[in-house]
Amino acid sequence: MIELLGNLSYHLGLPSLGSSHGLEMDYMQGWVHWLMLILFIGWGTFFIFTVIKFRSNANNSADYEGVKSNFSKYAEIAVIAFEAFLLVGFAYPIWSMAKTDVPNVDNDTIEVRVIAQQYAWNIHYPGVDGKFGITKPELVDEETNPVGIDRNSPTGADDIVTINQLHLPVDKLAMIYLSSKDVIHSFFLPEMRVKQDAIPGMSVPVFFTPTKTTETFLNEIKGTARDGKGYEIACAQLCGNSHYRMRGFLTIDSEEDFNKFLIEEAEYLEEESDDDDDW
Ligand SMILES: [Cu+2]
Repeated sequence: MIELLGNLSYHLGLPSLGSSHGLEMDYMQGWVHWLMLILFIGWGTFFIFTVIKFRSNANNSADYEGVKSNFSKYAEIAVIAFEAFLLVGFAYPIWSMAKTDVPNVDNDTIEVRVIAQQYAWNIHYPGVDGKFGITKPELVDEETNPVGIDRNSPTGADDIVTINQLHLPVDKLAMIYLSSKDVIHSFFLPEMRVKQDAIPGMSVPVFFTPTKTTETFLNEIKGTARDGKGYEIACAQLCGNSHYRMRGFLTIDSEEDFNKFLIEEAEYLEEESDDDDDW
């Protein structure tokens, strides 16, 4: 039943689902839309009925005694009961699952920092040691060190930074610490059913488990308007005059490809530091 009615979501143009927690959200949207549909039909019918019944030449002026039947009362109670069910049955549990029950991080969790700025997404991986290096605002250099990592700190030398390219492995919990360098942005991954404001001065945990690789996703959307375009990171908060181009790319890799990505990025890092030595 929950599934049957919830499936309405997928007829309303919702993007393909790519995370484990998203199904309940989609079902809730389906249920909310059923309620809205019923209310729309109910109120629409009532409106048309009154327009016809009380039209000026109907000789049928308003009845000052009002309605005697209890129908409207019961209808209102039913609507309230349904709304309460949506809140208690869906909204509260989903909210705590997706936002407030922050899972414990273990060795299998992928931890990433995402630092938003006008107008890009800086992605900071902890590197092979699994620990984020120290970052300092005074070390920020937009060209060479956008998140201000102290490369001389013991945990900072191996850290990987990419711009607008977030890679995550499939079927593993991703724990993202979201922050912002300047104004409020919003980190939006439509297929992952993830949306969270990035707030300067705060590190907000955002967590989800991707269930569909980019490869599978691209196969799925073949022939649709979205053909050839993988997962994207959108900024969902008007953050300045170039907000529209604050677009990042999310790639959900197989575990093997993800490790390859990390190795490749680590190699770039080595090349860069070799270049430094030449100087
Ligand atoms: Cu933005």
